[in-house]
Amino acid sequence: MPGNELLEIARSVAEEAGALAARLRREGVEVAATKSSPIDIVTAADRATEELIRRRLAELRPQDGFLGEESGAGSGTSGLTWVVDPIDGTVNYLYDLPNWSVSIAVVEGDPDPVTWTALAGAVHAPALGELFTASVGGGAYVGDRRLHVRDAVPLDRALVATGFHYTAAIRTNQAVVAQPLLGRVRDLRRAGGAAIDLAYVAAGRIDAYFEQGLNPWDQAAGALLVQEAGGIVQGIDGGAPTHRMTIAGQADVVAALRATLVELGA
Ligand code: 2AM
Ligand code: CA
Repeated sequence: MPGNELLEIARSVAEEAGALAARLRREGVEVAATKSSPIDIVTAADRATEELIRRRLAELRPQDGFLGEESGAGSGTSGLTWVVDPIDGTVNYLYDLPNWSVSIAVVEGDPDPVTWTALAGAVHAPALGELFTASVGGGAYVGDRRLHVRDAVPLDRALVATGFHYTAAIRTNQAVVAQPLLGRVRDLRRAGGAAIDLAYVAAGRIDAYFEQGLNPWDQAAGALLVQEAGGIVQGIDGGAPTHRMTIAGQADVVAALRATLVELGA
């Protein structure tokens, strides 16, 4: 079945890429360059891992397009695009904190979260020893265990994860929203990797997650995990998630969180 073939490719390439990134991590990591700000970093391992993923996908799916954080876009002829973050949570990777992952998804349509349909995805977190997978209509899993988002809770009982932008001025505004939000939720968590935060929503380990400024590769696989675990992923206006805002969780919790974020000016 084509859906399963795509899932198997996402899983096996994420497994191989995660093993490479984990080996490079053990050999030692330095910052290779900075991007949007001095704390937005890339390491040689980000680049080497994306090269491996791009090469494998070109071998296995030569007709498909590619969109990766480090090497950009390449068009295909099949209408499918592989959306890849070789290392999501790069700052954790640099510091040898375990919350980093390889995120690989295949989407149909333009590689834009507003319009695409994600078909399959994998989030591999080697330092956590976990591989999350999902395919459209086929459910979300960690290993062979089926995932479900948590049941609805009032917002003041919800454990909510978020992340902060690499740009100082934007982070300062995020703090202005986080301050009153802390009084309206059970607590906030900030683990430093969007793909794992989304996988944890799918796994029912947190009630909800929101973040501003995500790129397509940060959320492609993770959003499919949430959807296939029975949750929803929205933008600030209740439509599809955009660069401006991504909110994920059980539907009622997302509705309450979204209304609160709007009220607080997020
Ligand atoms: P990265 O590790 O691949 O850079 C941090 O909160 C999470 O958001 C990480 O998953 C990080 O991805 C992602 N992210 C994407 N764009 C970001 C940005 N402009 N600023 C901060 N984090 C960003
Ligand atoms: Ca990355």
